[in-house]
This record gives sequence, structure tokens and C-alpha cells, in this order.
Amino acid sequence: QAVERSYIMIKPDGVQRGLVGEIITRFERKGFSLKGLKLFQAPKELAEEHYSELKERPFYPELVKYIVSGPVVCMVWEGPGVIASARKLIGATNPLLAEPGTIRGDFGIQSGRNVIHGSDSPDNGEREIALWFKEGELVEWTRNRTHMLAF
Ligand code: DAT
Ligand code: MG
Repeated sequence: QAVERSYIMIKPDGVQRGLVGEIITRFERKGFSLKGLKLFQAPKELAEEHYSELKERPFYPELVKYIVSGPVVCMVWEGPGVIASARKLIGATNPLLAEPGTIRGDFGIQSGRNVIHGSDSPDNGEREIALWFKEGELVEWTRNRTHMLAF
């Protein structure tokens, strides 16, 4: 599995509900490496750009309002296959349909308040990381995997 980076963001409802620690714990214990982390109040233009692919959807204006309604936690997680794996940890877009055991399945009931974002492809991951993080905000380090991996 190729080493990838995913842009993971705890949305304002996740922050307000006190789920930050719980969510970080799930990525940490899975074994991925945290490369960037910040609490951030997004400006409207950034939220619009982040979701620009959804511009024509009826829920787009509400979605942008929701993302800027309070601080978000921006993260970069790195590891083999992290894009697909993170989406599994996160669960389906609609929390009502998301499996129990996933973040959305455990903590939500509405698509419009689904707690967390995760990149859907390596290319989008890099696009989103460049959008949300400035040069110098990411830390280059290697997690010691001696006790985690068989090689
Ligand atoms: P995901 O976040 O699972 O990648 P997406 O990229 O299709 O889902 O949509 C981005 C966000 O837009 C999603 O997290 C919540 C919101 N959204 C999507 N579909 C919606 C809908 N039918 N009603 C309200 N919000 C929706
Ligand atoms: Mg998406």
C-alpha cells in the first residue's frame, strides 16, 4: 500500500460536542501518523473553495454556513492506504446509514451535521492539505512502528 496523506477535519459540530479527543484517538490507535494539527476558524472563501465540487448542489449554501459556524480542527494523517482507511473509520456521508463503530455511525443522525471530513482520493487529499495548511505548519517526523508492524 502506497503511503498517502489525508486531510481530516473535525467539523464545528464535532468541536462543539467535545468529540475532538475521541476522534483523534481513533486515528492514533489505528496507527496513522499525525503530520499537522490546528484549531482554526475558517473564512467563508476557504469553505467555498474546499467544497467547490458541490457548488451546484442545493445544500451547498447551508454546508458552507455550517463549516464556518465555529472552529474546526484541521489535521493531516499519513500512512499506507490512509485515504480509504480513514473513510472507513469515518463511515457513510449520512450518519443514519453509517455503520455503528464508525465515527459518523456512532455520533450523528444528519448529513448536515456529520462531524468530520476525510479526503476521497490522494489527489484531493493533497489539494485540501494545500488549501488548509501553510508552508511550515506540517511537521516532518517518523512514528516509531517497531511495536506495530511485522516488518
Ligand atoms: P463526504 O463528506 O462523505 O465525502 P460529500 O463529499 O458527498 O460527502 O459531501 C460533502 C458534505 O456535504 C457532506 O459531508 C455533508 C454535506 N452533504 C452531502 N450530501 C448532503 C445532503 N444530501 N444533504 C445535506 N448535506 C449533504
Ligand atoms: Mg467528500
